[in-house]
Amino acid sequence: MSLWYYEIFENKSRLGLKVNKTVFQAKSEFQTVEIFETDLFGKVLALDSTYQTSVGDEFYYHEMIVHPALTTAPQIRRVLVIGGGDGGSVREVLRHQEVNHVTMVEIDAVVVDACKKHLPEIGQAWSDPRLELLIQDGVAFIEKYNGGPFDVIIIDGPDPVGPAKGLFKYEFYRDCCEKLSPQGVLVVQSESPHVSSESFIDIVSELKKAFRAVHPYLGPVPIYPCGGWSYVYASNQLNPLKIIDQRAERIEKACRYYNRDIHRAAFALPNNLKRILNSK
Ligand code: SPD
Repeated sequence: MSLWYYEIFENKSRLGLKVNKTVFQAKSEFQTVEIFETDLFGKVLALDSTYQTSVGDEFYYHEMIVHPALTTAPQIRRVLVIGGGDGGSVREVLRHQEVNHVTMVEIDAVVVDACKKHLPEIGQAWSDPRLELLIQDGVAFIEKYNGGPFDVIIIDGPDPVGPAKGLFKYEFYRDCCEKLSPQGVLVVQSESPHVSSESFIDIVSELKKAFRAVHPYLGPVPIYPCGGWSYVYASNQLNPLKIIDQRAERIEKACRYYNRDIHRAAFALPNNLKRILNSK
């Protein structure tokens, strides 16, 4: 008999995956952490029964949460990643040779340890000397941070439920904005605009209170509810379509999804999303 794993999303949709075996299961201080092997996507990481990433489709998400910011910000020497315990986002950041230092702040050591051990295909950059990994709460980190400004901040968090809610609030975005260089950029994953449009709209409007220019963009993530996902590019000065060609050309050679055509297309919003954003 086959074993099936289901993510039920906001009690509105259900995505089932046939599971071949459980690779890891633990209850941390913060959440239930599971890694299992599936036919469709290979190994899958789930937190509190919510799919986070998989070996088979992670490149869609990690390339799109990272490269639009890193191919447009004038300086990318100092990068902060909040969340992203599987290591996929820092792997993509560290592909850029101009990056000198990445601070990654993840709340749950159990996630990091499990991913280091069981998902090495995703976290290929753990031993990069430019990476500083801190196990602590991202909201508290940014509130207290008094070091040099970051050029790019990537918020690779889970869904806005429970303790993660703070990662989607104006106060957090304001603190991030204060810790960015004037030509810096923040990118946040902003949920499914199709299944979860309320969350998407809320995230965009919280960001608008903190940043002068807020640009949502879209990309596929097959393992997430209904497969369509969104991100927001927020800055005070930058145009997300002003791609630094030399940098992007170098980086897209190593990518499976991201390239400059995809970059430009991702910022084109369909009318239904433009309308719901404009009506708020
Ligand atoms: N619905 C799940 C959204 C999770 C977004 N973050 C995933 C982390 C992958 N590095």
